[in-house]
Amino acid sequence: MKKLIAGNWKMNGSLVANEALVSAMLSGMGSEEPVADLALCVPAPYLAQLQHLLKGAKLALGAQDVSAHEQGAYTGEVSAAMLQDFGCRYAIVGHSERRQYHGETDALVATKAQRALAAGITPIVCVGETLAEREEGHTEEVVKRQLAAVIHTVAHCTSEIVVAYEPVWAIGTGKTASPEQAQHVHSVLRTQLAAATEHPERVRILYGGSMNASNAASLLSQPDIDGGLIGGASLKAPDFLSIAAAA
Ligand code: 3PY
Repeated sequence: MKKLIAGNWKMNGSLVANEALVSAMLSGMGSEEPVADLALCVPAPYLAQLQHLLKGAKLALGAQDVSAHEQGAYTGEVSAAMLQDFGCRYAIVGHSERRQYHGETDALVATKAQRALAAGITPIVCVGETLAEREEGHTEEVVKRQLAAVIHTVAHCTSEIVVAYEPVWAIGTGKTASPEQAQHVHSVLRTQLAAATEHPERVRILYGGSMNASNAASLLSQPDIDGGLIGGASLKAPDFLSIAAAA
């Protein structure tokens, strides 16, 4: 299975900046087949622009969230069908910034994953512990609970999901889990997936949380790290491409 390197632009970008960034990425990629699957998860208002810029490119489009509702009176929400209209292949669900600042629960994240799957979009389900939870020795229990909620809801099609382990203490802090710390949690998640699905080998488990051009190779060489969800480094073409090349 190819590794997946997915950029998470978060709330960054502008029409002008996006065009420059994507064109630098595409020219840096050249015409060779990338060693990894690549994707960019961009803010919703830029999906149309990115759909146009990425036409024919070996760089898939993704969203950073999806509504748990199908359609209707949900002001400000973006449905899975809308993401599908713009050619989204992936949607991040349950990023810790959404759990933290928007009160998203495990159950809500699971419903979002289900909505994405129903529209043919692969959810990138984020799990991860806070610093306090790690220090209290609760890391495994927390990530297993977060993943269990999603597996429970999408049991019959677990093979279509991507999981991203993002320790909250490593997000936007410049701190990264060591390759050994990350590998340990990935192997716990892999074991959990193996017990709950027929094809656990088809579920990619990405590491996220300050992955950058200098630490990517050592993280990506771990046996259970199948790619990365890249924050800040996905806003710089050379950094994103060097992570992709390390995959
Ligand atoms: C980070 O790298 O900080 C992320 O949150 C990626 O999603």
